[in-house]
Amino acid sequence: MQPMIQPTEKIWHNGQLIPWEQATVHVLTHALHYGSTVFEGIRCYATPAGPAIFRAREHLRRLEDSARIYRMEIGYSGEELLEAMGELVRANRMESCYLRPLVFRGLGEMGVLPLKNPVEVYIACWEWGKYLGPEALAQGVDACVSSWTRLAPNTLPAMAKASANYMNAQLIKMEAVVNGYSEGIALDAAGYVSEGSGENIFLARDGRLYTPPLGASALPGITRDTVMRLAGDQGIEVVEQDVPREMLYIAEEVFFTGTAAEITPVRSIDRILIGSGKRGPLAEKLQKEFFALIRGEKEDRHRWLTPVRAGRPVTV
Ligand code: PPE
Repeated sequence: MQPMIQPTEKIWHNGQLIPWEQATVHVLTHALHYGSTVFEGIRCYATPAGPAIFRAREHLRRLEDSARIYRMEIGYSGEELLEAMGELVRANRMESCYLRPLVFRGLGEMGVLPLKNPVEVYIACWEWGKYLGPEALAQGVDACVSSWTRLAPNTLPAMAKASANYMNAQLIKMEAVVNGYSEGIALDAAGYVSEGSGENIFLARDGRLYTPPLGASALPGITRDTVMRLAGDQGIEVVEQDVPREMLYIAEEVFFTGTAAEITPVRSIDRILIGSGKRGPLAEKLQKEFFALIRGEKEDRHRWLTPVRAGRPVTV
C-alpha cells in the first residue's frame, strides 16, 4: 500500500541534514523537465542490535552504476552515502524505515543537454509498510499481464534505476489498478516476461525456480539476488532464462521480489489461478528465511545488515 508521507525531522542534502520543510527544489530543476534522476530504495529493519540497513553496499553500488550510465557525478563515495544514511536514520530516530537516495540534475542551464547542471544529492526516509497491501505477503496478490511493454533495449537503459523508467512503470501500474488488479507484469520487447512495475518476478515449476535474465529489460534487483542466494543455500535450483508468458499461467508458484514488496506471492494472473491460488511452499520457505535474516533472528551469514547504531553516538 502506498503510504501518505509522514514528515520526519530531517532530510540529508549535499552533505548536511536539513529540516524536512527546506528540502524543496526550484520549478526549473532539470530533472523535473527531462527526467534526469537516478535513485535507490533501501530498507532499514529493526533488529535486536537496533536499526540495520539491508544490503546497503549493493544498493549504493547500483546507484553509482545508474549515475555512470547517465554520465552523472554523484560527488560522494559509497562510504560517505552509507554514513549519511546512518546519520539520517539516527537523527530521525527511526527504528525501521525506507531510505530513498535521490541524485538529480538541478537548476542551471535549460535544455536537454544536462552536463553543466549541478548534481543534487538528497536522502530522505519514511515508514513504508507492505507494498502490495497488508495481506499480500500471506495471501498473495492478483496480477495481470500488462498491455504496456517494458523499456526496449537501447531505449531507456533498464539496468539504471532512473526516474524516467518509472513513467513506463506508472502506465503498467495504473492500468492494472484501474482494472482491479494489484500489479501489472510487463513483457519485454521480444514478448518474454520482464518484471512487475516495481518488482522482479520468479516462478516455480517442478521444484525449480525461474526468473527472467537481465537482458529481458529487468532491473538488477537486490532482492532478486537475495532470493537467488537464499534459494542456493537451501539447495533450490534457480534458472535464469527467457520466460514465455504462458509459463506464468502453468507455474506452480509465482512471486514478486523487491525492496518495498519483499517477497510477495502472486495468486492469480489474468484471473487464472496460479497453482492452488495461495502462497506456495517455496515462497513461504524463502519468506521465512528472508524475514528471519532481516529481523536479526538468524545469523547474518552473508553480512547483509549494516547496523546504524554501531557505537556511534546519536547526533541530532
Ligand atoms: N524492478 C523494478 C522496476 C523496481 O522498481 C524494483 C524496486 C525492483 C525491480 C526490485 O529491485 P530491488 O528493490 O533492488 O530488489 N522498486 C523500488 C521502488 C518501488 C516504488 O514504488 O517506489 C523498491 O522496491 O524499493
